[in-house]
Amino acid sequence: MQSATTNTITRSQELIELEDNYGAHNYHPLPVVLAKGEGVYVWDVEGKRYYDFLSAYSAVNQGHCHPKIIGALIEQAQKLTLTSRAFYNDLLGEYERYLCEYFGFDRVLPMNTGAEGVETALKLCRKWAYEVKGVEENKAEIIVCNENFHGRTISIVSMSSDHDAKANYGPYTPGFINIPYNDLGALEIALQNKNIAGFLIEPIQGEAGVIVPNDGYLAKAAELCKKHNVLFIADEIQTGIARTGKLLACDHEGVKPDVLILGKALAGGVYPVSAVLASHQIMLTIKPGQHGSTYGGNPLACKVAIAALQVVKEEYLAENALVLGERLRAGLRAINSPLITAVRGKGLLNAIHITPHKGKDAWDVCLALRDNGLLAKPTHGDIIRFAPPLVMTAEQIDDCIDIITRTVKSFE
Ligand code: IF1
Repeated sequence: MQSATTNTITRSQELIELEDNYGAHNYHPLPVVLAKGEGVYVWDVEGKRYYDFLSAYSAVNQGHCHPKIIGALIEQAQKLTLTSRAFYNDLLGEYERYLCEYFGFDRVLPMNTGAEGVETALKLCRKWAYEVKGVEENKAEIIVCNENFHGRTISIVSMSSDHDAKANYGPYTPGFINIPYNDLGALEIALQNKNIAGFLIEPIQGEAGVIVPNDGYLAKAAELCKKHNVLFIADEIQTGIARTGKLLACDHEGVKPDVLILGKALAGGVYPVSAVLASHQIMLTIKPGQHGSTYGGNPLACKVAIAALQVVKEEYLAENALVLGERLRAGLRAINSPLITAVRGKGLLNAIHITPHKGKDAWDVCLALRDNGLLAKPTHGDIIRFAPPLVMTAEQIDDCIDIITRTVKSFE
């Protein structure tokens, strides 16, 4: 971006060029360079303020730099940050009990990134299949859905149906069966296979474009898994922690997964923390030395995650997301523009489908939204995800609806 007067490049441009010259090109970010975050707002290096309508892909549900979470980080960072699991520490046991009581599970295995949480769940599922269900060794299969997104490791992209996520990363990990999402018939057929160990699912498919399954799909799928002695594994890394208007997206249908995977907002965007929760029987199939992580369960992560979860309850973030999500979708539907061909979501996990108009597409709309003070990014080319922090107020939602309306109308 050239500054009009001096014709020198802006600080933003300098920083974009630095990344371009020294970094891997594994992303194509929207051209905006952020330097500050507070609550629902972020500021770029030139000091311009934006609404953050992505929340770092639902990792900043509690709002940027939430004072309670930052306070916990600072306090613990000055005491003890990492011991490794070679020794005990004074926070892990408290955190494990807090997390198990918070979500209603017997046990938790602490990890760091979402992908590590998913990999941990896959290992648990296979181990349970061989040592409890009695599946023949090396024959376990896990059912996954087309258009899934569970992370970027080689085993996880082996499950993917997305060419960009998967191409030229072979040879792929075997043991996965892909079925269509939101299709109970396909699931029932796949479950006839005696080697099925688990069914891994996103309660709402985020990356695929906020695909919300039919009412009752999750409950019926969980019932079918139970009937066939197959683990129902919920990846709530993006949909969990109040994002969809309930603590977990599974809660909308009263489904209790056999294995629950959490990440992202588990630590409020302050620190990488993920977790896998399960019953005694499932979790204790992993014995000492059979799984682990240098940073998994570190004291700093425990302290930050407890604070992040306390904020969710103290500030009624799920209830807020439920009410404001309805308000947002109503406002998006009222735009009534030829560019917007779908509005969908649950709580504050939403998306609009943009049909290209006069040569302009979702990317152009996101650039214009940026110019009008709201940050969002397209997924799969034509879908714009709208997922603001859950600390939004009704007035701020109305302000954002106004920004989105004016911006979309400017393309008509
Ligand atoms: C990227 C997507 C979202 C996730 C679910 C596991 C993970 C993710 C349901 C892995 C991570 C992130 C990863 C980031 C962009 C973002 C994303 F576009 F990639 F797919 F949100 F939709 N399960 N999603 O959404 O967690 O290892 O990243 O901590 O890789 O581009 P992670």
